[in-house]
Amino acid sequence: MRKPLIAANWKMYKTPAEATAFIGAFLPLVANQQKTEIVLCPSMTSLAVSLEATKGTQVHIGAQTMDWHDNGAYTGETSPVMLTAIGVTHVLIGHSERRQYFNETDETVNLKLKAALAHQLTPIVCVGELQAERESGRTNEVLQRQLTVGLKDIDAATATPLVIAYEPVWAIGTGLTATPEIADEAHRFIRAQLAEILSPAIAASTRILYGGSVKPDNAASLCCLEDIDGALVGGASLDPNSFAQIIANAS
Ligand code: G2H
Repeated sequence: MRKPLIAANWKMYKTPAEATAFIGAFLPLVANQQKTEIVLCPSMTSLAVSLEATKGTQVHIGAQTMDWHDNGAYTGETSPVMLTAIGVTHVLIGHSERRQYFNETDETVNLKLKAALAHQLTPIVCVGELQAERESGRTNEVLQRQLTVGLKDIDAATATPLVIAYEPVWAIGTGLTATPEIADEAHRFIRAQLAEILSPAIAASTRILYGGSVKPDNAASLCCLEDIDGALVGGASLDPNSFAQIIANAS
């Protein structure tokens, strides 16, 4: 059984005060929600207050990125050691905005994934094709490359916390959403790749989330499909009522 996971990616929004206010409003809305694993991914400056505000609840806190070194002269970076030291449990890896604006590659995704697993952080590895890649029929080829390189040399014995997020880049923040059929096809392909790269057992137990303009009114149709195990939500996760409604509709 795969427990559904719904994660909020707040991107570069919310000050610590705004994060605290969100959590104050959000927690009562999901107080009875036990079926779904809920993760909030604030910016680095709001991690500490978010951990404090969610202490003792079922809501987990994740980082939006991290470096793969434990420490060192890497100005501006945050390490897995630092994240786990304050209680962060999840981390997004290779989000398309990181790939597009910060030169992240399948190779750095692989380094970050290994570091996350070594430090018992639950990695949410993002993959997905560009619009031009879909239009030229290369979607599966792109997903296969991102997974083969991104998951290279991962020890299957340590890979069980792995979560994949399929985020077609053309659907991110655009208001365009993959149809359930498009998403379902990609998720089945990703699961088949995981079976080849890791093992059939790990493929069967790995959660694969959908991301890209998920909203309260499309959450149910996307999240009820057999190979879709939850969602990674950007814009619609910034409002507590909207994010709670997505969780309710997807459950
Ligand atoms: C994709 C998604 C969250 P949005 O980036 O990861 O954002 O829901 O705004 O498309």
